[in-house]
Amino acid sequence: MKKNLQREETFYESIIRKGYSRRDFLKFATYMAAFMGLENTMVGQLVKTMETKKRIPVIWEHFQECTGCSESFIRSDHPLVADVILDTISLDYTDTLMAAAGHQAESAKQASMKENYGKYILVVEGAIPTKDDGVYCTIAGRTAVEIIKESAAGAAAILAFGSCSSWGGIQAASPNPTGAVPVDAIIKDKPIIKVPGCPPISEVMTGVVLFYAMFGKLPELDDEGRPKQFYGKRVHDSCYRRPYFDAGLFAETFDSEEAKKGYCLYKLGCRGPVTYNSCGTIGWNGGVGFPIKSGHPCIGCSENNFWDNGPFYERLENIPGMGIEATADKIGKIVLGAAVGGAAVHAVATNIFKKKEIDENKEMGEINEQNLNE
Ligand code: FSX
Ligand code: SF4
Ligand code: F3S
Repeated sequence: MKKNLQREETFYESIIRKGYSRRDFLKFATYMAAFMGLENTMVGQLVKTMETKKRIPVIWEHFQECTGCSESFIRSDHPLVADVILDTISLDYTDTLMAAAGHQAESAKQASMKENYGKYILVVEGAIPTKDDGVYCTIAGRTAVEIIKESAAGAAAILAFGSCSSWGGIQAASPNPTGAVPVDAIIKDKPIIKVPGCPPISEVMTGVVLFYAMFGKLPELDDEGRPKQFYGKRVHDSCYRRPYFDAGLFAETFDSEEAKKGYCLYKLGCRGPVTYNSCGTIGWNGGVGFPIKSGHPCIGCSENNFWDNGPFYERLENIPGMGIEATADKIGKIVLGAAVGGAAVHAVATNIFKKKEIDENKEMGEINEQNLNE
């Protein structure tokens, strides 16, 4: 009963009930608008929608996965991000995070799916094994194939969180012993938004849920079914090491002086040039870092089939798209000229200054250029 009353609340009422101030709410709306790829002029509309729109039920299924997606999600730096999903958006079923377990949890899910038939968002984490009648993933005695078909039937839209539900992930890597497939191999008649990454970035997951909850429609998707506002750019395009790439300065080994200096990781197998994700702009842990910032090359975790796209740690043979955006300066002009989120503009503008500094140092003979084709 209490739960139903809460579901009648608007997003705003729910946020205030949790003890946040209107100022917190407005700050959150501005923060999320930037990440949702909305222009500044849309913040007012987002605020109004959050003040008037009722909560939206979410059923969250877990199949073959490591639960890293949920882990990433609940570790968002912004307290309201977790609250928006865990409370404001009514998370009616997620066997990982809900208090109930066993039959109690399953019957709560059935009740919610019935009550909200045609209206709920279905979030799917993990791949679905199809080999040997799907026996390799069963929950409460039923296979993942049966469960996904049932929960997708009443869903308004499906969000595939993580590379496993988007592409199959590590379970589907060769030789794919369980016949693991992504959600869209099984469900063909529902809108599906892919939010890949192993795991995806918390703010990206929240941004996608909020976009759908607020505007009742899918965000603009790329050819692979990923929201363009978060997957429209290569990691390479906003990587803070990009000026070193452009200057031909590379780390050759992990324990080299060049690696310590933060040179580009391209020769250590970085897949940033062929990987579309928001790591260089939104980043992880409140924007503090991402793999490359920790000294590890990007392994392309948001791309289809990335486990089999290896071997990792070997230099990419060619880089599609190079020549179009050959230098940080050129990208700067493209990005600054377009209406993009502040974080991306900031990353590129910083790179332009850094590139200038590197060029000056090179002129003074303080650093030596290495050839990209060495
Ligand atoms: Fe997959 Fe998510 Fe990688 Fe793990 O649940 S995308 S294995 S981080 O966690 O599905
Ligand atoms: Fe960054 Fe990798 Fe591109 Fe180098 S190759 S600039 S480390 S994304
Ligand atoms: Fe994944 Fe590459 Fe980002 S490995 S987390 S897409 S830097």
